[in-house]
Amino acid sequence: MKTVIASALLVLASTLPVSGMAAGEHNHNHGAAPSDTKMQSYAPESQMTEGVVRKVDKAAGRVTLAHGPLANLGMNMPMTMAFRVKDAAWLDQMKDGDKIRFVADSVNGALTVIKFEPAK
Ligand SMILES: [Cu+2]
Repeated sequence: MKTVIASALLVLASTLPVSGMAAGEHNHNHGAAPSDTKMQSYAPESQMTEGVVRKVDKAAGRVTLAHGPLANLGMNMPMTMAFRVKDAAWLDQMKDGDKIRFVADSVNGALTVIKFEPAK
């Protein structure tokens, strides 16, 4: 699956911020792939995506969200899917029908909400 591969690459990039930045400073044009430039320009931490809570499964630590495009995960169309959450306490702040804003990323191969805030 393309999406899974892209997510894995993004995880590698986002979990190695120090080495990634060092490489960027000392290695500007040594054949950097276009995708590298693209990933760095995303700044996914600052891009909140809107979603609507469809189902909260506290036992499984997952929430099903109808969400807009998640460019950093290669999801270019709205869809509904289940995510893990970085902080299980967030599940107590979500209920069916809630509008939220969130950032998702692939953590250890699992799509995970890594940033969350209620939307009004
Ligand atoms: Cu999705």
